[in-house]
Amino acid sequence: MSQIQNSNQYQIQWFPGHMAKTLRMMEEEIRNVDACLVLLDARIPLSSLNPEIEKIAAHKPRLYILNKADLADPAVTAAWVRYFHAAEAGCVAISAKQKGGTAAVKTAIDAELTELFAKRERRGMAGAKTALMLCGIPNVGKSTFINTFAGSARAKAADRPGVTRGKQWVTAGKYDLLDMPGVLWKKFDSPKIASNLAFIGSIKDDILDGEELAMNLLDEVRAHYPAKVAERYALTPETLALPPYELMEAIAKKRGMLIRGGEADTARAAVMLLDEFRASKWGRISLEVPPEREA
Ligand SMILES: Nc1nc2c(ncn2[C@@H]2O[C@H](COP(=O)(O)OP(=O)(O)OP(=O)(O)O)[C@@H](O)[C@H]2O)c(=O)[nH]1
Ligand SMILES: [Mg+2]
Repeated sequence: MSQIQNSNQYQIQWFPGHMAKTLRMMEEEIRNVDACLVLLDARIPLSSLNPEIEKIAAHKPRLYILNKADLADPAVTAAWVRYFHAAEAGCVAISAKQKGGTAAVKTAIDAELTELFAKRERRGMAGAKTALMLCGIPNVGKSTFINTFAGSARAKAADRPGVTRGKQWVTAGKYDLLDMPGVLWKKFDSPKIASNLAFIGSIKDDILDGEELAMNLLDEVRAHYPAKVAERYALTPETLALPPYELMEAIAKKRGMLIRGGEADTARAAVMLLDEFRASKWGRISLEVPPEREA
């Protein structure tokens, strides 16, 4: 047998070539904007914080937007906002699909840019437009945010990662918004970050093992929100306590998802579980809580 092996053959390719291109494009465009709106997923604020974006935006004012707050546990989201504020970072939690968040974001952006506005005032350029770059991982809601902010569907948005393929400027009142494709980074610090990103749908599902993903998601969520999982799938305490794969089999059977011979169709159940979690059918769930601050 050959000793030669391609060490990369089992590595998940979540960093395709177009993402490297996006990072280069962001490095170019950062010079043309006044600030960055860094969109994070409210269910996993730290796992969705891209260190490459942090590097590129390091010298710009930026506002962290915890998006999809409607899907996250409200108490945990409030704790995250406090966490960012304690680090003196501008942060608001919103749902980009709803109009209500726009005003909060405008106020917070203007707070980040008071220096710039004062400078413009002194130079008699108070009417100049403010250019903002939308940054974030795939599927976090950048294009949706722009559409709500602008009040009309200007940027293409859809329920899968990798929808936006190139940059796009959208004008909304005194703001110019730059939509960007979503981008991940090459090497995650922990497998936890990778699975969190996969759970929420920021890594393309077709490169992942759906059954393993759904099983791990079930295991993770039942540890923190057992009642929500039990309620959604009408599980007894005994069933809820089964090992993860058996739990998935039990749920498949309950839903009548069977293959020939009466066995559980776990492949179908996995798709259903991920879909239902992502559509918040399990309820409002956060997958990450703020780290303890050092005393
Ligand atoms: N529940 C909920 N769904 C949202 C929210 N914001 C966006 N979405 C949904 O998330 C999906 C992705 O939204 P997009 O705006 O396309 O995300 P994007 O960041 O532009 O994605 P890429 O262009 O692929 O990087 C869509 O199905 C949106 O409807 C939100 O605040 N709450
Ligand atoms: Mg987009």
